[in-house]
Amino acid sequence: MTNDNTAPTVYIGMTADILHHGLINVIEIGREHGRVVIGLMTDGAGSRYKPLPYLEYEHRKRILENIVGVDEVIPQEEWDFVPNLHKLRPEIVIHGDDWREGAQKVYRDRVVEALNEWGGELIEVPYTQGVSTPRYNAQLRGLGTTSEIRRQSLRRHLDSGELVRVIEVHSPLCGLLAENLAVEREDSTARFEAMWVSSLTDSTVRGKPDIELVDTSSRIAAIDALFEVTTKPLIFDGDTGGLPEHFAFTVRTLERLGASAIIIEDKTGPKRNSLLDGDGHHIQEDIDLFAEKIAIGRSAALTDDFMIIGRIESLILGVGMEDALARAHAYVAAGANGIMIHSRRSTPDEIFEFCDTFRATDPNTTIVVVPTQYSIVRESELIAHGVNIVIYANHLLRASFPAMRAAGESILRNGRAMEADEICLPVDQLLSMIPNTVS
Ligand code: SPV
Ligand code: MG
Repeated sequence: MTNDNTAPTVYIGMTADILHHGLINVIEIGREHGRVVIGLMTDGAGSRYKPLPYLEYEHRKRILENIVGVDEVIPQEEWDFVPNLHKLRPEIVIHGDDWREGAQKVYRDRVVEALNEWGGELIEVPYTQGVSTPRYNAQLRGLGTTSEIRRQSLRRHLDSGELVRVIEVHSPLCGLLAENLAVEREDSTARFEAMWVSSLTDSTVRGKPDIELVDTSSRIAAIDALFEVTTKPLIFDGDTGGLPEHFAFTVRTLERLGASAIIIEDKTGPKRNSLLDGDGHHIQEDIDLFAEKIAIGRSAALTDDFMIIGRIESLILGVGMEDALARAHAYVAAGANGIMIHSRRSTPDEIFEFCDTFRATDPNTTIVVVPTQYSIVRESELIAHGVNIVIYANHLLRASFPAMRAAGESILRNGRAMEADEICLPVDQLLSMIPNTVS
């Protein structure tokens, strides 16, 4: 550490979730050149590229501040270094040389361009042998997570300001898929940030109708197995929440397990799935009674991390936009941390109208949508209308059924299994998907 204010400023950007000797090398080289300022990636900065860091920003900051050679730690709010470089105008930037090729090259080019504005220098350190951050990250995930870290992680994703993508999981195997699936896009890596435990798919896999017949206790019991093999946050479909007294217990149990949120819908009586055709199936709960249920759930929760989200059925029931908005405000006033607005239309127009009107007076409350019927909608449009969470509520189950049926039909048609092999996952791949499989 140097107290010399005339020393050149050396800027080093990092996430520092796993502090390995490669990072210490970079810091050591930095201190030889001047005053080391670390630009520490916030949760939001990396969210388009990497899974959420294991440790929160404040914890990573504290660790770095206690490392010899680090003079200052400031937040880097974007993956792009340039905004911080313009603020600091450092004489030197140090980075590993691994960003000369691949997706990160554009960011390197931008750093070089910025440094040229004031004659700064980029020093690139050869990537440290034996260090692989992706491998460390995989090992870290292999260690699992704690209830507390998992529970908090939905809030952390929301705080990052990016749209949170959620996928339905109806088994631990689906959970593994949700955990590991990633698709490289031109300017980012797309992942599912969280899991949805749906009443529709929980019922359907058991061959039962979605009418709160599969009781909450058995659905919650299944979460334990899901949590054994995953680390991502969970949003639980709590149907109507049941009796307010029961709802309080459900909240406590889910929170203790490490779930991050429950969504309850403002229906009463025998609940039917919202996507079911035909009128007269659904009865909406009285607005005050439902608000009261939310308040009871909120006061049962022990932490602010655990979110209670009120789901509004007014558009499904055709009782109008005004009713939907009045309910949204009443549920928020009762303590809901978020609202889910649902629609059965094939276009997103009424969802957009709701979001725009709601956002005009409430810029902060989390908005959740479930675009099953209006699947035409793009995530970019949802973001533009102020949506925070999008739930793809049943797609893994719906996708699996045609594949299972085709495999069964193929065996029956051919009197053997060879033709079905083509559409089946090879057994070795099936085995290697499971962590800790011994070969
Ligand atoms: C579910 O997935 O069970 C839901 C969403 O509640 S919906 O099926 O659209 O009602
Ligand atoms: Mg449901």
